[in-house]
Amino acid sequence: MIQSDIEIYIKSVSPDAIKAWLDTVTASLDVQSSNPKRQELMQRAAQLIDAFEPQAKPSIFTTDEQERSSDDYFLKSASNISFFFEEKAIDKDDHFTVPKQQSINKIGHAQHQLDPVYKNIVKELDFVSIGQALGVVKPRAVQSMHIFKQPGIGGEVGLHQDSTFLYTQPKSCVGFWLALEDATVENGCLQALPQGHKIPLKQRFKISKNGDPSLNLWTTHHGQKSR
Ligand SMILES: O=C(O)CCC(=O)C(=O)O
Repeated sequence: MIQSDIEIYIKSVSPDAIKAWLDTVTASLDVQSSNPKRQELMQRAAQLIDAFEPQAKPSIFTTDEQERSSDDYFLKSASNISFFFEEKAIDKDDHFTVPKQQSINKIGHAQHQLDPVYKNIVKELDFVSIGQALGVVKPRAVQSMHIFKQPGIGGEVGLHQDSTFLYTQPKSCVGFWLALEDATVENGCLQALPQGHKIPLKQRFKISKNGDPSLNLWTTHHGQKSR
């Protein structure tokens, strides 16, 4: 079983390539995802955003974990299709600064279970087989995100380990990152530390003990050591 925190940038895939990459750097693989499928996902996202009616107090996705944590909407998004705004898309009076289609930071976190378009494409990409080739005993998709890189206002996603948010013991979280458009350092591609999947987990996101719907970041002893 792998005990890693791996972000996989998908280009194409072969099981041998997977194993080689796991031993060396954060994996970069090729999965055959055709242009029509990428278009289908982008069109579906646009449809979902069109149909979405923002709540009175819109939920923002920010790299400020404390702010993200105190949001009930964020917590409930684990089991539905939720829409998170860019911080700069909403002004201090809760008015939009950009059109709705350009205001979204991400859609998450259960469209792979609830939306037929996402569900079919995730099934066709066969992440279960890729997971098995990676050594995951019982691969299952626990979360999906459609992340936007909005021009001009897109917020930075800070350096993090996905197991901070999707924690199992031992660690088993594998993140697949599929570029729907050409991704570069300029427009917001994924960046990863070589060998980053071998670094022990530094922080955990936990529900507060007092029962209120908030999450807090806890520093593990590995995180403390490095300070
Ligand atoms: O593309 C991004 O914004 C980063 C995705 C990521 O690493 C994450 O959300 O865990």
